[in-house]
Amino acid sequence: MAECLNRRDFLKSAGLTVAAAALAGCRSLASRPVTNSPGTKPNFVFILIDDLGWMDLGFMGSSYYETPNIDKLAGEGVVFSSAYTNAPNCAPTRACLLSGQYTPRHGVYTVGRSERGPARLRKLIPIENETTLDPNVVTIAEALKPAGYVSASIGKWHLGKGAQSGPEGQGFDVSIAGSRRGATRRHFSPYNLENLQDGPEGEYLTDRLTDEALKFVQNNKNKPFFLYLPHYAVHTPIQAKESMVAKYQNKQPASGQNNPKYAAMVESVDEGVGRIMKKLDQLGLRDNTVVILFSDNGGVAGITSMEPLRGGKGMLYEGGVRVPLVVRWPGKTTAGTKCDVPVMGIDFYPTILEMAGAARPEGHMLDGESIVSILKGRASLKREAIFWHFPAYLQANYGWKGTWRTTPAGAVRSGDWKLIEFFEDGKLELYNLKNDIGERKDLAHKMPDKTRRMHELLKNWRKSVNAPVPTELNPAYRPDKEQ
Ligand SMILES: [Ca+2]
Repeated sequence: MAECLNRRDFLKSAGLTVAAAALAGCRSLASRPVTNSPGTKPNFVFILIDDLGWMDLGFMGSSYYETPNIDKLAGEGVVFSSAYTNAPNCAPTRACLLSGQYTPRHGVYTVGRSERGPARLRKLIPIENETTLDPNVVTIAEALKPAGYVSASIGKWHLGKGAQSGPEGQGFDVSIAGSRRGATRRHFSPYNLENLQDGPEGEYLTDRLTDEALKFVQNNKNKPFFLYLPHYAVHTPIQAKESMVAKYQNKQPASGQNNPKYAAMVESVDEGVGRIMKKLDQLGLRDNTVVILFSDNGGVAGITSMEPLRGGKGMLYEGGVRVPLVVRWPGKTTAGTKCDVPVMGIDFYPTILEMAGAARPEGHMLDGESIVSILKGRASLKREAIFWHFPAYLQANYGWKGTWRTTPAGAVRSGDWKLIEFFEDGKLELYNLKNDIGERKDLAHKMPDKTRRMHELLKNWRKSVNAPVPTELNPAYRPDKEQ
């Protein structure tokens, strides 16, 4: 469907060469297949990092952050350069991951209320938001159960709580540290988080969640498991272990990345990944465990930098939705493969089911497409495009200029092209990501036919999923009035 758009930056610190980068689809850059025990169901470790930006890892091109363990994982697996979250913020991305469905199916469009920011500047009444993933939705954990899997959710949940809509109500046998909360108030114990007993004073949350993950793996080493590990890091508050911060204070900032505490938070996550890989080794599970590392939205502009991408968390520009993705699937993928095919959060559900040899749940619509064929280095995907629907307001934060990170909007990517539609005034923006990954040149007026075709694609998709578009005017809208 598309190619790597920033090959030089993307590949430079992965030890991969520009010349070897594929123009389309996946290309193996090294040959080191790993064997797998035949007939054994694979385990899954799904590491979801909160608010990790596209350029926040060494192998993605950062020379400021240090992530040797994740870089190693990337070198052993498939790296996707065009991996997208389903939304530019936390809860909807998670709802889409766990349900395998686009936002209009479950109504979790944003975090909290869709009416954010100053009412007098909101032209439209946005679509009401669901903050709970309906317990009737068959989650990936529930779908894996009939295939004999034991599942754990260790970390941030953000889609409800308790026996109905917490992890324990959505198919996870083990539920730790998850609730309605979208962030921890403290990354150091006492955390005061539901479903997590505080550790000794000063214990660091990322380390603790890693400890819990290791315990789960140890306890379930003899059966197929699905470990969902959604870290509270690297989301605010920006708090890190002092012992790790000093190194970054003495380091030259690079490409807009200059926050030592944030860098240390990233490094703690990296350390956790290293500990998990070591544990899999010790237990002899490394070759039979699929490890996936993903973020739930773009990094926060003002804390980190997604350059050369435009914007950050909260926007449908690339900086808000394009994130790092590594899939390590021993015996099936070739180490050091790079893939430019656009993939999305909704794809994990059908992908994991196919990897596990598990059936798709009856009567549950899956909007994503299994990426197994491209992981195996074959073919591309069938779909023509991927879509976003975000009918909500998000106010500016962290010194972001202007009032909004986004007003209600939708977007589509098809091939190299991306169209964003802003619902307040119907404005359409068209970008060619191949030549303009930073979305600086809006081609909508220059290319009316292309713009119209992309808009048709987006409108037809909205119709197919019954996506509600806000049209009702906000009676409190007074843009000319001073606060
Ligand atoms: Ca997030």
